[in-house]
Amino acid sequence: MAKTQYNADSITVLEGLEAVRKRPGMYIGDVGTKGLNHLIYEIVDNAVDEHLAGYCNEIWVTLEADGSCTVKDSGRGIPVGMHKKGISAERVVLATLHAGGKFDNEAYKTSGGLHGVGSSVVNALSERMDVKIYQNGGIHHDAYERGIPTVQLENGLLPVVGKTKATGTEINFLPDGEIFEKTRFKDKWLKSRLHETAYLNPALTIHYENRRAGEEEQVDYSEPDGIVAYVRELNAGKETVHEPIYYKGTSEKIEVEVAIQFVDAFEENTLGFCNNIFTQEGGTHLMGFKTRFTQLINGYARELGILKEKDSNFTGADTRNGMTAIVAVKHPDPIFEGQTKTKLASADATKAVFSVTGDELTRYFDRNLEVLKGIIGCAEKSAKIRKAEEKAKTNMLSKSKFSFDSNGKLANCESRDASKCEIFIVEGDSAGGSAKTARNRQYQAILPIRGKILNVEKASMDKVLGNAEIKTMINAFGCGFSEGYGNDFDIGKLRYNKIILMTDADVDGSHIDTLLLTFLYRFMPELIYNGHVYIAMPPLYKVIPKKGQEQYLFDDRELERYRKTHTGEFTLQRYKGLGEMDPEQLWETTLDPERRVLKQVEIEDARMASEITEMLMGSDVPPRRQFIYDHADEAEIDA
Ligand code: TSJ
Repeated sequence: MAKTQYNADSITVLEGLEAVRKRPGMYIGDVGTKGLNHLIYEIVDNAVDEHLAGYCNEIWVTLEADGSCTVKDSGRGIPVGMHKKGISAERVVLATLHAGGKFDNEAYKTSGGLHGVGSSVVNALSERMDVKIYQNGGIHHDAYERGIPTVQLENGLLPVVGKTKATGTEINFLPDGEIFEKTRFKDKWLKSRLHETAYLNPALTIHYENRRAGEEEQVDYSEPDGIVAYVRELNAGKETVHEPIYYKGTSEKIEVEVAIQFVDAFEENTLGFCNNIFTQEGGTHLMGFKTRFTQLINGYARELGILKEKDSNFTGADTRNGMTAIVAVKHPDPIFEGQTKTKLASADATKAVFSVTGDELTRYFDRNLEVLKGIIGCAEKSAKIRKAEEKAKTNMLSKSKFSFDSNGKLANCESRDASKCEIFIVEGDSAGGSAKTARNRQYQAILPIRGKILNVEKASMDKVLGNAEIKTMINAFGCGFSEGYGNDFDIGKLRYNKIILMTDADVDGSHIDTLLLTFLYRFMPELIYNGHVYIAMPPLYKVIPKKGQEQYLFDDRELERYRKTHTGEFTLQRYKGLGEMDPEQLWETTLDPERRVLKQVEIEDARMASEITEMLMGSDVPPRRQFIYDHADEAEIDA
């Protein structure tokens, strides 16, 4: 490593980097695959900011064969000139923790919560980072190891290592294996994110390339039709009611852009964005949009005589029955809140979207009466079904209060302290029986389920609510459920902090997991978003060495590791199913919080949801396994 001169400034720099390396989670969320991918998004966002500033129309993102990532843009290049006290400006950008300021884009800050933490954070968490800036005819070079510069400045400036006519910035970085649990970027998430960025920035082309051995591929993301094309993609293969509606406008210094297209289905898919950030938890922009949209549809429906005087208004959900919409705002200084800081909280966004939607949609509907009638038709259908479902639901709930677990299957726990209670949904009566014996009855409840529960995606609401297993689950969880036509869900009433699916690692078990997850996803998604749903990972093997400790092994990788690290003879026992374990073994391996392994089910993004649900419903088992794998965070010992 080259010697660096340390002065007062560089010591502050080092302290900043230390803070990042000590508490990486505070800066990038987590040190798993999610946080790892976040590093790329962070760097790409800088290039997108340059695009938003009007200087760059192309970005290249490459997953290199050596595990590093390269991001390059065709912008002006990070300023390389002299900053204060003889440091190149590039060093200020990449090696100092900065909470916004001179080098952030003036127009729109992507900062808020975990977003826009800064390129210096990526630098601090990278084993190495290499920087090339194409500017003023020269290639200016810099390099770092774990955030510390390794290139000697020449009179305070970066060395020029070549000539060029181009301008732009090129960053190559390798995440630090000392920080991250996993250092393999998830290409699937990256591609999805880059595609989304292309939809949100219609004049931008993103060139993606994967050079990793065996995965080589190249994709260009360019979406000149922007969010209209995004809506079309979300609705691909569905029966649409009309061509997409598009409008934009500015109010309260906030730019508002909306695309809407209804499909002939009972679902709503409204995605919000603020400054290119997907607002998973929604927020004020969606509030303004929904409120105004409902008002407009009710107003028009009365004007057209579709709603008579005696009729009640459509509910908000009615007016969005079949809606696919994207609401994208650009806010000069957004505030984000919520568990994952993905809920837009700025009050002025409600006003802005409300006002632009009122003006622009009125103009549009006045000129496109047929589209308007089609949309009101969707609301009428919804209202009709809603009323029928409300009846069915009232009947179901009043009956089920009597029949609460009438077949006596739920073995409840004694504690009523929800924060400590767990419920295991166990496949099969025999495993269920063992689990009832094995559990700690103080705080562990067991609900055995038999056979395959109903496929909730395909079944109608009546049938779903009539299904015995589903009724028992809804009653046991205690928090109600939400569905397109009403919302009785109240997470505050949830009786168990952990809902643990416990099925065999075979095809039938997979299928049951699928159906259970679909059920939860559709009727109680908050349980997944809030991290209450887990999948038990019973061990696959038990090794019994001649000398030494018996040990459970959870997968083939662990077995391989065991073989490598242990000498001497051992007996290997393979478990085919939960039913093969006696209560004691079941406790040791799958129930005991000190020893078991759980995977937390986590929906990476709502935007992938429809894709997942569709895929889940396919009869193939392999992609479903992949789903669980992709959406369950790394297995962790849940102690
Ligand atoms: F910071 C970084 F390393 F993450 C990074 C920054 C990574 C990549 C791929 C690109 C960039 C970047 C930064 N591209 N373009 C810029 N632009 C500026 O930093 C810049 C250039 C000129 C001026 C100016 O006022 O003249 C201002 C800025 C912010």
